[in-house]
Parts: sequence; structure tokens; C-alpha cells
Amino acid sequence: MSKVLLTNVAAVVKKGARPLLKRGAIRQMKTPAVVPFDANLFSAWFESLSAIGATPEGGVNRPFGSKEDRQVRAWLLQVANQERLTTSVDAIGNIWGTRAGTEPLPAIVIGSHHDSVPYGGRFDGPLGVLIALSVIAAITKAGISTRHPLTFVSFTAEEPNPFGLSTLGSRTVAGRLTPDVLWQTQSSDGTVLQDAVRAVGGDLNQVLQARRSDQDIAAFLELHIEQGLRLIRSSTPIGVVTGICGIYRERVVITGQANHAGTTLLPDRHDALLAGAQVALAVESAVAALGKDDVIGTVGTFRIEPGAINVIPGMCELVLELRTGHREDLDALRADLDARFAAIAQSRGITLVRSVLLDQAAQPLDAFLQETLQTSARNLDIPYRDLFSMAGHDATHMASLTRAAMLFVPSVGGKSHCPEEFTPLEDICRAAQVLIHSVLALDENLDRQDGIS
Ligand code: HGY
Ligand code: MN
Ligand code: MN
Repeated sequence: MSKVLLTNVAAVVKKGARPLLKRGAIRQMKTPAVVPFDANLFSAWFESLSAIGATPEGGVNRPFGSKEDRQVRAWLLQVANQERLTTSVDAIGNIWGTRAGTEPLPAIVIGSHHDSVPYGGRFDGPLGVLIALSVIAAITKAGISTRHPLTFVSFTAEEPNPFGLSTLGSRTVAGRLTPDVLWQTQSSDGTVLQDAVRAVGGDLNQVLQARRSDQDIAAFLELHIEQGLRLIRSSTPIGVVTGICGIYRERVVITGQANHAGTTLLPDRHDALLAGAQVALAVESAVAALGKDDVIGTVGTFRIEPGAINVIPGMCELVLELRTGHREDLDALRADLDARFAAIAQSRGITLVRSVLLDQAAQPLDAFLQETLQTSARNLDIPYRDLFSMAGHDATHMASLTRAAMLFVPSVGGKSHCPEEFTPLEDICRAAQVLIHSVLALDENLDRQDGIS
């Protein structure tokens, strides 16, 4: 029996505001207006976690499989156990911690990832993991029992890694990576994925057991830093994410002709580096030609051979990434790049071999969960705006197996994937309140909605 006061919708809804839950959709409403969020506890956890893999620049370096990755995992399990959650590590190394519900219902899962890009910031990922733990702790401390189990998750290897498999944990949970692919995967230095997964507590032999469905998970919520400037520029503390961009990655290997840097005249050269530079500029020009906010492209890795001061580069390998909100824009961009790359190959007398590394479609997020987050924000008098995410997230894959939604908090200076990542505690606390309210609202009526898909 819940210890929470039973109230009716009107009692928790401010005058003039939309009700937190649709009238008639629920029988009883037991969501208190405000459950205290313990900012001190959150801050202490955040400081402890940020110390693992801390860099002198103020960020963290915690790539997948590193000693620091393993240390964070041990720390998270310890904290989750202290919070009396039932913890487990699945076959791909994802960490789960569950507080039981009062009814046999699938869990409401909250979480993100704890790995970082090389020499990245403290907030990208860990903020969402610690908020998940803190939100569950707040609900427990308030003496509230929930019908659904409440689960926190920290996913394995969300960021790009030497295995070429970003969002490894959530993609595996969603069944989007087959055991065959996982078993065949090696890093650039020849380490097999199974060894890396074993080192973080998983086992590819059991990998099918890591899959989840909407029979296990009723909803997935992820809080994340925005990693852009839209919230800061509009002085809005919360973003409700409408969808997540598609991500397309392609390796381009350019073969020219290594030759003497002193004796080879310009017309006689086949410089692979300069062709690669033109490829990078072509990506920028093609994106600019489309001129849309939800279309962007980057060349983020670039390598040349032989890499000697007096040798014209004979080989250049780069990886380009295109992000778009719509498939037709990706198609247009690729067609444009086909033409631009052909012209580069022709003019420089080089060959250019392209291979697709990732072609992940854009993912709309769940409308009902978005509405719940928006309504919670309104009822707490916290301004919000809707945002489409041009960063990739684990929620993309979770949305393929259950309802999923995201909240963004401001990134000061729009900085991310660098040590300067920062979000003020005040903004974090506001978002935590919206999450707590939303989780309790969802617990009340998630399984009682008719025709919501
Ligand atoms: O690459 C991304 O967008 C994410 O931050 N991993
Ligand atoms: Mn990231
Ligand atoms: Mn992230």
C-alpha cells in the first residue's frame, strides 16, 4: 500500500494550467506537487564520479574499456547497492539497478552512459546516469512506492570507440547488433570485442539475453546536456527533445602517389593529403548548399601515409560524418558528394574508395512521454522549449523497443566533447524536478492510456 497521500488532479494542478494527466484517463492521482530533490547528494555523487579519469584541464578521459571505465562501473554498482537497488551487469556490460514496483509491470527506466570521448567533459552521459540514481533516491526518500519498478541504467560505450561501434550497449539491448557482428568485431589494434566486453563484466556468449522489449521496459527517459546553444540563447532551462538526428559515417581512403617533395613539380603530383583536404571542404560546401539547421557534416579523423616531411603523401584516410533530420536530405547530400568527390578524383589523378560505417535513421521520440514532460514542466512553472537533437543518444535505440523521451539542460557556452562542458546545478535541479514529476505521473497512468502507441 502506497504511503503517498491520495489526492485528485485538481489538487495538484495550478489554476489555469493544463492538468498533469488527462482527465478521465486515470482513476486516482497520487503524485505530490513536489518531491524534494537532494542537490547535496547529487553534487557529492557528481564530484566523486568526476574524479575518476579526471584530466588537468577539468574534464574526464574515460574511453570504453579503459581502467577508468572499469572504476566508474565499480563505483556505480557500489552506490546503487547502497541505495538498495537490485543491481546487475548484462552481457554487453550495461549496468542496471532496480527498485521494485508494487505491481507486476514493466520498468520505467532512466539513464544514459558513463564513458566519454577522449579528453571530454564531465557532463556528457554521467549527468543522466547520476540524475537517474538521484531521482530514484528522491522518490524512495519521500516514502513513495510506485506501481512500476524504477530502474537506472548506465550503458556501455555510447561514444565512438576503436571498435567502431558507438551506442554499443543500447544497440545491443535493442537487438540492433547481431551476435555475428559482435563476435567479428575487433579494434584497430586487433583486440577482439569479446575481450573488451569481458573486462567490463559482460560476455558475448550470453549476448542475446541482454535484449529487452516493451514487456520489460514500459518507458525510457534520458536527461542529457544539450551540447549546443539553443537553450542558453533563448534563456530556457529545459529542452523537451522531439527527435534525434540520423547519423551517417563513411570511411574514405584516397590513394595518390608518394613521391619526392623537392623534385616533383606541381603538375606531376598526386597528393593524397590535398585531395583529402578538398574532400573535407566539399563536405562543408555540400552542407552549406542545403542550408538547413538539421543538416550538418564533419570530417573528424584524418590520417596520411607515409607521414614524412620530405615525401608527398601517397595515402589519406578520413572518416566523414553527416547528420540529418530527414532521409531525403541525407540522400541529397550523398548525391552532391558523389559528384564533388568524382571531380576531385579526376582533377588530382587519385582514387577514392568509400565504405559506409554507419547509416542510422533519425528517430522521433514518443509523443505521450514528451507531453508528460511538458505538462510536468508547466505544472512546476519551469519554462521549456521543444528541441530536435543533433547529437546522437542511447535513446535513439531505446525508442525502437519502447516509448522513449529525453530532457535537455543548458550547456554553458554550447561546449561539449571538451573539458569546458558545464551546466549550473540550478538547471540540473529544475530538470530533476521535472523528471521526478514525470516518472510519478507515468507510473500512475502509463498502462492506463487507451490507444497510445
Ligand atoms: O556523437 C554524439 O552525438 C554523441 O555525443 N555520442
Ligand atoms: Mn557525446
Ligand atoms: Mn552523451
